[in-house]
Amino acid sequence: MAGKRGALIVLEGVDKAGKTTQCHKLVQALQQSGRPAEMMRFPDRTTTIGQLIGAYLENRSELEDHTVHLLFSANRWELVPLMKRKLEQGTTLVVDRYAFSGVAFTSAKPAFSLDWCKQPDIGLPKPDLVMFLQLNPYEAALRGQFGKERYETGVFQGAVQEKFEQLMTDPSINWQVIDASQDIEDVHRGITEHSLKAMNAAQNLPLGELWK
Ligand code: 2DT
Ligand code: MG
Repeated sequence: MAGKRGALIVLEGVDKAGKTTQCHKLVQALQQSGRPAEMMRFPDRTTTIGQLIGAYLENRSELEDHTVHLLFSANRWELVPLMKRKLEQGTTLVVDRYAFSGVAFTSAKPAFSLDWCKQPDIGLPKPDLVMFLQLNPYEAALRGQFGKERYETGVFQGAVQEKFEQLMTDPSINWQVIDASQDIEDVHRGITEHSLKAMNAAQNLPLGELWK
C-alpha cells in the first residue's frame, strides 16, 4: 500500500521578510520531530536554466522581459518530476518562492497582465499551503539596505507587494498571512502550526494542479 504523501508548503513575501531563514527553521523543526522534510528554492540557480536566470538577476546579462518570465517558469517545470517523486515518497517540501513570485515580479513591470503571467505556471503542483510573510516597507527598511540585484529597489518592491495582494484574493489557494515583523521565534511558531495542519490535511488528498 502506498504511504502518505508529503505536503507542498510555500513561503512567499517581498525581500527582507525572512523567508529563507524561516524555511530553514521549518525544515529543521520538521526533521527533528521525525517528519521527512526538505527545502527547495526558486529560482534554483544551479541548473542550466537557473544559471541564465542568475546572470540576469546579478546584472551580468540582459534578457527580454517575456523571455526571463518564461525561463523562471521553465526552471520550476524542470524540477516537477523531482518534486512529485519526493512528495509521493512522503517527504514534505518547504519551498522558498514559487509561481506567486513569478507572477508578482513580472506583472509589476509595465504592460504585463496578471493573467498573462499566470499562464505558463498553470498545472504546476499546487501548494497545500502558501504563507505570505507580511512586512511593511518601513520595517523592511529597518532591516538594512537592499542588495545589488535586479528588482532590489523600494519602488519596485512596493509594486510587487500590490501584485501579491491581488494574488491573495484567490480563494482556490490556501493563503495564510504571517506577520513577519514579530520576533523570529514567534514567526517560526506560527509557521510551524500552519504547516502541521496542512501536512495532516494533505495526507488524505491528491496533489492538486495550480490555477486549473
Ligand atoms: P531570491 O532572492 O529569493 O533568490 O529571488 N523572481 C523569483 C522572479 O522574478 N520570478 C520568479 O519566478 C521567482 C521564483 C524574485 C531572486 C529574485 O527573483 C525574483 C527575487
Ligand atoms: Mg534575494
